[in-house]
Formats: sequence, structure tokens, C-alpha cells
Amino acid sequence: MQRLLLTTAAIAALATALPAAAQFQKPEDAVKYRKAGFTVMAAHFSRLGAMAQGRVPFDAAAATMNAEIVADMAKLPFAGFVEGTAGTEKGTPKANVWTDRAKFDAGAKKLQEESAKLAANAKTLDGLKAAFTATAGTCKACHDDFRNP
Ligand code: ASC
Repeated sequence: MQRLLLTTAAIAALATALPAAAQFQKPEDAVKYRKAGFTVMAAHFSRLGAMAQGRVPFDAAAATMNAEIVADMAKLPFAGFVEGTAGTEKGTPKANVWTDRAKFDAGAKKLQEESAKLAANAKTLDGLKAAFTATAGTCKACHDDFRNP
């Protein structure tokens, strides 16, 4: 029994420590996963943009809900950037995602931090505007460096 418990604990520890790549059967699955995450994130982020830019009326509850989704989604897609999934077509990741991984990971972390602030500051229009701009800046920085135009 003691042995079984230790084994279960060891497996649990290993599962959480496994690299992100282990979550996916095939590289295509990882690509599909990360694109899905970014698609959902962009949908909710654009609703915030519409409010921040006055194209739809500000609604504190809706803004907060959308911002919380953005902040949650921001945690997901980066696990899908597995080796061997760089591209050359528009919108695909450049190879420097993997050769300059520390910078890429720092950019992901920045998005996660700024989107958490977005969720915390979406209750007022001024708060939303400032945090939206800061978050959009983190999107753009990574796109400029790591995404094929
Ligand atoms: C969006 C969206 C992005 C970012 C980026 C910010 O609404 O879909 O990818 O903002 O355009 O520069």
C-alpha cells in the first residue's frame, strides 16, 4: 500500500512536471489547440476593444467577464508551441520562437500579467482603456517578433 501511494504521488508529480509537448499526440493537435486558444482570446479581447474605443457602450459587468476570459485564455496557448511547428505562411510562428525561447516565454508571461491587470481594472472605463492598451501592446510585441507577417 505504501508503495502504491508513493507511486501514485510520483506519477502525479511527473504529470505536472512533464513538458507541454506531452499533452499532444501529434504536432498538428498542438497547432490546433493553440490556434483555438488565440481565437477565443481574440474574440473576447475585441469586445473589450469595442468598449475601450467607444464603439459599444461601456458595461462594467460585461467588460469584467470578457477580461477574465482573456486572462484565463492567456494561460493556455503557449503549451501548444511544440518543437517542429514553425511555419513560413502569414500568421504562423517563426522559427525564432524556439531559438529565442526565453524571450518568447517572457512575452507570454507579460501577456498573462497584463491581462490579469485587465481583468482587475475592467470595472471602470478609464481602467479598461489603460489596461486594454497595455495588454494589446503585449500582443503586438510578440506578433512583431515571432509571427510571420
Ligand atoms: C486584437 C487581436 C490581436 C491584438 C493585436 C494588438 O484585438 O486580435 O491580435 O488585438 O492586434 O496589437
